[in-house]
This record gives sequence, C-alpha cells and structure tokens, in this order.
Amino acid sequence: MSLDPARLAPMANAIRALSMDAVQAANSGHPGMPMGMADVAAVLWSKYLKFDPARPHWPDRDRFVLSAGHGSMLLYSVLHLTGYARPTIDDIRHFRQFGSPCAGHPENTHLDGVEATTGPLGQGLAMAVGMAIAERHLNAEFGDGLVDHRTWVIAGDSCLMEGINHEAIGLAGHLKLGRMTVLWDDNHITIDGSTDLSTSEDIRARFAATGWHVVSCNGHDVNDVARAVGEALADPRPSLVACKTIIGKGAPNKQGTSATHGSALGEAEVAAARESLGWSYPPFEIPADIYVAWNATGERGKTLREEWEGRLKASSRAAEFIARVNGELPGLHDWTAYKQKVAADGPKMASRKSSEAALAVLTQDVPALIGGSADLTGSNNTKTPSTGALTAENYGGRYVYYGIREFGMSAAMNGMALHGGVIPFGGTFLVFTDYARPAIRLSAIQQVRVVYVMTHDSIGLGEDGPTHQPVEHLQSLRAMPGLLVMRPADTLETAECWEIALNEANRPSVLALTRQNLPAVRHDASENLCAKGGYRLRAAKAARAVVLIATGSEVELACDVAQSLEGQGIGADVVSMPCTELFDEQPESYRADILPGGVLCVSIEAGTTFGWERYTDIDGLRIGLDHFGASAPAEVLFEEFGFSVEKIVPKILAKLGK
Ligand SMILES: Cc1ncc(C[n+]2csc(CCOP(=O)(O)OP(=O)(O)O)c2C)c(N)n1
Ligand SMILES: [Mg+2]
Repeated sequence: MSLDPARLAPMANAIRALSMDAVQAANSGHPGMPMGMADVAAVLWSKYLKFDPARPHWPDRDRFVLSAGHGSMLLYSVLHLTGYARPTIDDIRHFRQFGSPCAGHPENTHLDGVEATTGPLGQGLAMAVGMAIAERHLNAEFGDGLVDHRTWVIAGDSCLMEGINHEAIGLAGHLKLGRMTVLWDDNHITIDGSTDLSTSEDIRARFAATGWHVVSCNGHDVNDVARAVGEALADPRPSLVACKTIIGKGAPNKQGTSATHGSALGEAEVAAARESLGWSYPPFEIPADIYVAWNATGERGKTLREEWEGRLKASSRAAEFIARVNGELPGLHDWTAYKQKVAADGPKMASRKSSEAALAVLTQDVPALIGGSADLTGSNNTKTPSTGALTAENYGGRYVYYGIREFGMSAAMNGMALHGGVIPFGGTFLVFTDYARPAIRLSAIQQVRVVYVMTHDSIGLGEDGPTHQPVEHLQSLRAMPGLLVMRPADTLETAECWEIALNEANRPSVLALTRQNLPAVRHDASENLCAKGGYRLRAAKAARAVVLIATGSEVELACDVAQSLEGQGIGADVVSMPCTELFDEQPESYRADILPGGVLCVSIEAGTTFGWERYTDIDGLRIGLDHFGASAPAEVLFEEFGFSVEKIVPKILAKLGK
C-alpha cells in the first residue's frame, strides 16, 4: 500500500515547526536534524514502528533509539504528536529548561518512549545492538507469541564515524541481528561543514563487508523511504537504510548547510521557513487534523498490543515472563548455602576465581543473567556451566563472545539492560575500563543494572607490565556518580559484592578482581557486611591508635600490619572497604564508629592515593602507587613498591612519633 505524500507532508512539517520553534524559544538546540529527517520519521511511525502511547512499557513494543541524540526535538515532537502523556506542549515549550523532561539530549529517565539516553555519538547505535540481542534471546526463550519486535535506530553521519559504530555493527553482523534497522541521516553535513572535510569512507561498502544489508533512498520521498524500509525488512540481515536528506529542510536560506545543525535559525529564517513550508500556525500550535493523523499512527500498535495481551493471558509462562521483564530476581536457592560454605572453607583463591564460583551458583538460579567477555573469557572467569554460547544459530545461549570490543560490549550491555528481561555482565581487564568508560558513564546516567567484571585489578597481575596494570582506575571510577565500584578481599566478600550488584536494580557495578590468589579474611557469612561499604574486620586489642583501611588484595596486608603493630603494643583496627560509595551512604553514626577521630587513619590500596584523604584525613597516611607499575612477578612488585609489613610499619611508627 503506497503512502499518500499529501497526508504525510503536514505530519512531517509538524515535526519541523515544533523543532525550529522549540530551538528558537530556547535559543539553543539542533533544528537541522529533525527538519531533515522529518519525512523519514513520518514514514517510520505511520507504517512500521510498533508502539502504543497508552502502554509505553509494553514489553513487545519495537525499540526506537535516536542515536543522533542532538536531534532530540524529533523524538519529543513525535512522542507528543502520537499521544504519549508526556511531553506536553508545555514541556516542549520549555525545551532545554530546568525541570522540563525535554532535556537537551534525550534521557531515558525523563520520558517514556525515550528508550535510551543518547547524545554521546555512536553509543545509541551500539546500545541498540544490545537491545536486538536481548530481543532475540527472549524470543528464543519465550517464543514468537510473546517476543517478536524490532529495533530501529536513527544515526547521523557522526554516529557512523565514531569508532564504536564499527564494534557495534561488527557484532550485529556476526550475530545476524536481522531485526535491526539503522536509518542513516545521510545529509553529508556535520558541525564543521561538509563530510568531505573529514571522510572519504565508503560506508555502504563497510556495512556490507560486516554482514549488513544496505539500501539507499531519497529521504524526502516518502514512498521511496517506504520502499527501502520494505526491502530492509525483507532481508534477513541487519539493514542500513541510507536516507539521502537535506539538513534543515524547509529553512529556505540555511538548509543544506551546517548553519542549521546546532543553533536557532533566527526569527527571520523561522518566518521564512513557515512561508516555504506553508505552515501558517503560531509557535506550539498544531492543528487538530494533524494531531488526529499522528494519533492514528498508534492504532496499529494498540491492536497488536491487545492481541499480545490475549496471548500473554493464555500463556502458562505469563507470571514468569512478567517477572523477567520487570527485572525481579527469582529465589536464590543455593546462595545462602554457598556463602556459608565458602565462609567455613575459607579457600585461598584469586577473586576472579571467587567470582566465577559465585557466578556458577547465580547463573543457575537467575536465568536472566547473560554473561560475556571481550575476548578474555579464561582470564575474567565469566563463563559458567549454565551459560552456553549465544550465537546466530542459538540465540537461547547466555554467553556472548563480544570479541575485542570493550566499548561495544559495554554499550551493548546497556542496551540489553534497557531492553529488560536480561541482566548483563561482561568482563575485560580493569585497565581497559578506559576503553569502555563512556559506556560505563551511560550505565550510570541511565541507572541500569549492568555488572562490569573487571579483573587483573592492580600491579598484582605482574609480568604484563605498566600498560596492563591499573593505577588510577579505581579512583577514577569511584569519581563517577551513580556507579558502585567494589573491590572484594576474599571469596566471601566476592560473593557478597555479587549479591549487592544483582540487587541494585537501578545502578551499575564494577567488580574489581584480582589475578593473584587471596587468603580468606572473614569466616562469618551471617550478614552481608560488604553492603555497608566498609566495616571493621579486626578490632584493635591494645588501645586503638591506628585504623588501617584497605581494599581487595591489600586487606590481607593490612591484617599483617595490624598484627605487627599490636605486637608493639599499638592497637590497630582493620577496616575492609570494598565499596566507598556504599560506605558514604551509611548513617553518620556508623561512619564515625568505623572511622573515629583522634586516631591515625592509614589507607592501603595498590593504586593512586589521590582521593584517599577523604577517609584518612589530610593528617593521615596513604599507602599507594602514584606512578606506573613495572613488568615483574607480582610479589616482587608489591615488595619493590612498598606494599609490605616491613615498609609500612616504620611509616606508621614515624607518623605516630615513635
Ligand atoms: C562523542 C561525541 N563527540 C562529539 C559530539 C558533539 N557533536 C554533536 S553533533 C556532532 C556532529 C553531528 O554530525 P551528524 O551526525 O552528521 O549530525 P547533523 O549535523 O547531520 O545533524 C558533534 C561533533 C557529541 N555529541 N558526541
Ligand atoms: Mg550529518
């Protein structure tokens, strides 16, 4: 059925008008992209996208990701016009103003219908890959009747230039994610001007080489767009639809130029655009018939949603499905027994191995867990007997071989978590959180449950040397708001940290884990003490003069230092501090009890000392590593760099004036 251009043109012009007027009112924002992609959006919503504004959380809706997040007004316009409760016209009037859900870039926590926070270019596309993985996985598990939707992306020239796009499309092509369609706003313009300034790449050839289907169209001819999208849907591969567009289309003097990209058009050009579009209505006024036309685009989805609800009702797995998509954890049957056993056994084990042991139990109990690693499976210890490979041939698997794509993996995990129904965890070396960091930041901003299993967490990794040894990473991750950084000291603490990460439904976690073996430091599993962030592991026997605060592999050392001090009549507490963020959230009375005034506080961590003065006070002592490591066996490095009782105790004595 062909589309009626005369019907779609005013619908597209409504996006153009709202976008240019909102940007004009804010005197800030990006009118060019929404005006250029308005026709494509009108086609996508009218004919293809499966959605129901009355049920924005319907699990089987299509997912739409505006990877070119600067074009946020396109999404706000469409959500408003199709009849979502928010944004209201008043929200749009206050685009980019404090308190409006219409933030500068789309934020998933602000509006239903914004499936992902976008703006950092390329990441939306990469998150969409994760959504498409989650969809196929849940389809394999629950069948076509409950899970059968598509993932759509609008990406700009920039999204296809950012390095992450290549990681993302490589993974999507390999996994044959044929229900994913990327609509490329092929306008040949970025901020600096023509794309000729900076790229000569044959993007179509690159996508094709990566296993994608590629088709092109005139992005201003609605039937040509529909033809291309139709071809995309018919092809089993993921598809790139190159939509040739004119940025800022409708602004007669500025269209086709970067002048429309990121600033208000100006009163004169807005008036000229009204003239050229034949749009005679005042700002923020949409004629009723255009609302009617846009509202009608949700009718298909409403019917499909009602049919879907019927199937859910009839399904014997309805309750299980709903619990899954709501992110509820099932009962952890073997968990308490596991913790009690490791507390009693006290194994000497690397915390990456302890994580593997915990995961073996958890992945058995929690089917939503989907693991993976960026090509370090045997080092990150992320694979368990319950998690077979998730492949193009078996989407029902629960382990993704992400390849050497740390950033792509992390963004995909965000997409999986945003999609819902799955809880992703994935590993690499802690030092390579630098490669993943922009996605970790988006995990935190988007408040999603993603667990980063980051092993080889210090010079304790040994011979691989300074390029592989994290130094500043723990503190730089702790500096990020909304992220739990956990560095457990032994097998029991590792289990507790995993339990915390899984129960944090709206917060990502980084688990920093060792390569080298660690002895058990605690034998009582009756309370999850890591949940307090920091706790008194050993109380001073002599009068307390010192509090030693340590994390992870240095907790053992702190215990030895305490013993030496006690031998000299100096009372020393040992505080294990697996998670400073959680400690900071404890009541003042608790924190004051654990870190009392009037004693010498000493931090011990094999990483930068930067920031530890928050806990030691400026008068305290900070044992750490304020330079890069070296290539040598771990024991030699710890000794050479001052992590020994012999080197630390004299410093404490000197500080105490003894
Ligand atoms: C990672 C990242 N780098 C830089 C920016 C700043 N920025 C916003 S839009 C843009 C270029 C956009 O080009 P394109 O995708 O072609 O959008 P168009 O100008 O066509 O709307 C840049 C560099 C950003 N948002 N994210
Ligand atoms: Mg562009």
